[in-house]
Amino acid sequence: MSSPIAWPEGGAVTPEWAQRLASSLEANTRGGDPPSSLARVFPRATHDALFDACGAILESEPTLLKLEPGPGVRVVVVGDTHGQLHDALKLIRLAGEPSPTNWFVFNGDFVDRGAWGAELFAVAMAWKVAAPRHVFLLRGNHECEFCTEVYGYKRELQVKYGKAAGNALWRKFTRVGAALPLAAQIGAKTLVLHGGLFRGRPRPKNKGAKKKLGAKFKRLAAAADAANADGTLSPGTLADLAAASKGGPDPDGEGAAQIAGDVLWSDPAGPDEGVPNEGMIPNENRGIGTMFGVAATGTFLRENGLALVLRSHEGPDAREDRAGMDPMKSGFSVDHEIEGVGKLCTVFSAPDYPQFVEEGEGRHENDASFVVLEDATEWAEPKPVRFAAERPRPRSRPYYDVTVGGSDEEGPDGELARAVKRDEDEKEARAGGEGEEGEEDPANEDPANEDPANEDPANEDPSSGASGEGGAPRVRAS
Ligand SMILES: [Mn+2]
Repeated sequence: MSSPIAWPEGGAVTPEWAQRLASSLEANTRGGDPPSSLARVFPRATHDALFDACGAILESEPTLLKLEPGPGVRVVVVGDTHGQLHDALKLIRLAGEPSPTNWFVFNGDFVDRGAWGAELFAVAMAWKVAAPRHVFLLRGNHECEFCTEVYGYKRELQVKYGKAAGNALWRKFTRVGAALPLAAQIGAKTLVLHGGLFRGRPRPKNKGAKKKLGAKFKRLAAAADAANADGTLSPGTLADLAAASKGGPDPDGEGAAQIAGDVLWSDPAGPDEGVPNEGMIPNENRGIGTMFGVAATGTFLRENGLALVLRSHEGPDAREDRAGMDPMKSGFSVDHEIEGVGKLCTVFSAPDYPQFVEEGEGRHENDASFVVLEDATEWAEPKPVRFAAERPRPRSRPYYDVTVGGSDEEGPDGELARAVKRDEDEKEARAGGEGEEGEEDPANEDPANEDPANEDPANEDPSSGASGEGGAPRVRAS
């Protein structure tokens, strides 16, 4: 049993401290203790201090990071990791730890779905604080209030720390999430962001018209939601992105959070998906963000002098019903390629994802990848490195209802969001008006808090082999 991890004297977080944190957290998941043992190993005060230190650094960073790695520096780009701690630590072992010549850009979706989002995001924050100029954390669509209430991270904190402390930690998380930059430009030619292209303001056809209309044009343009005459949208520019808000605690894609909503939720379209070739359209699959065709990617690359857009956001579940799109079994795909201009690629870093599948559904058994960008190719030619899931994965239970949404098909304004809100409101009403900072023991209401040792072995899917986790955890309605 290891001793609790203390915040370093004077807040001097070093790479050694980050390494020790990672190995202690990993060891704790393998010790057979219940999830609530995290509060002893990684005390709330240390977790709080890490959120505060990391948040202060992120708040000083702009919406669009401009990274200039020097000669000989390579950049590792990590896609979605979703609480799969053991896989993420394997990735860092394979890629080599962050250093002045081995930079990391984590492209969001650290938490939710997987059982160790608290541990995984803590390790990422520790590396950020230890090496702020060589490690960069970008925002994913899950780093917000809405997703973490639906897909498990909030409940995970409540189970591991108790309800009151868990809620307080979650509040800190939402502030850190809102401070995460939306994108990183690496060198001149590469842009890394979580979801995809974002709409800009409609641009006037000729400069004379703009001069005459002035402020009135700007108002009209805003009211038109950047729609072109044919109803499609036009991609925005790097200048639009640099000037945009990071989106606040819960980017809903409206008003000042429009660009954030698009960056975090958008998807590239395949050639057979009915997206007008030149344009972008609202993303009906997800209810937020855009879908954009290959020609829109070409326009965006040309107008911004880029050769590569590297995004994440889609794993094998999101690609199940996507005509003509790579099924993401390797963790990397080239989605749009424009001869002589450049390409848009997806990197996804959670193997054997999602960790918990609905009863009766098969596992994807996907590999994952991270991407290496090198000085010799101006960081614009992605080298994917493929890896399999770390085995064995400790047994755990999900912290969310795995029957909601096969992939993140819904954003914060959909029917799902309304249902969750209703559910929360009813719970609060039943609790006699007691707010979420209440002290009741979550063990009384939370199936995720059961000691895994008491798990009924009949629930386990023997086909999941050495994972020991059970391929199909029983879903319980609350
Ligand atoms: Mn995502």
